[in-house]
Amino acid sequence: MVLESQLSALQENCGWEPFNGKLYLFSTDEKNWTDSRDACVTMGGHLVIIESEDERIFLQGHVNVDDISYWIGLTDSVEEDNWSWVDNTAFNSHSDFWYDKEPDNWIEDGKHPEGEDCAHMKDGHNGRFMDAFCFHNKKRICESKAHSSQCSHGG
Ligand SMILES: [Ca+2]
Ligand SMILES: [Ca+2]
Ligand SMILES: [Ca+2]
Repeated sequence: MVLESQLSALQENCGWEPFNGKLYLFSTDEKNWTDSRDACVTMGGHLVIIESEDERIFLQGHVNVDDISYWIGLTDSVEEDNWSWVDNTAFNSHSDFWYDKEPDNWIEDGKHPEGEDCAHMKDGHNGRFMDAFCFHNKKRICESKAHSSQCSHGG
């Protein structure tokens, strides 16, 4: 039956949303960037890696909620201003993915001289990226290939 198969597909996805052959999970809980990265891996995925304008626009549609902010899988913590994705691929295209004058590696008047090394998407910024302090707790977007293990890992 169509309905039964639709229901079972939904249950298999466990809240992961399909788009262009991948699955995406928008968390409700908040963690720092490192713990967010690890949480996505535990669930069989990774912090989202945004390779195309289509993918960015799909995510933008989920970020249009007041005060919502999601970590994405982009960091320059290894080398300042050398941004790379969690799969170690370089972020060398789509510089227009950044919002306005971001990334600005803000140091909060010297309080945090290490600067901002982790990227997030926040409402009210046209789905563009900003750098932020990695120790801040935010929601996260995980991405995964479609497979059936999403439910079995504490999702
Ligand atoms: Ca992706
Ligand atoms: Ca930085
Ligand atoms: Ca910033």
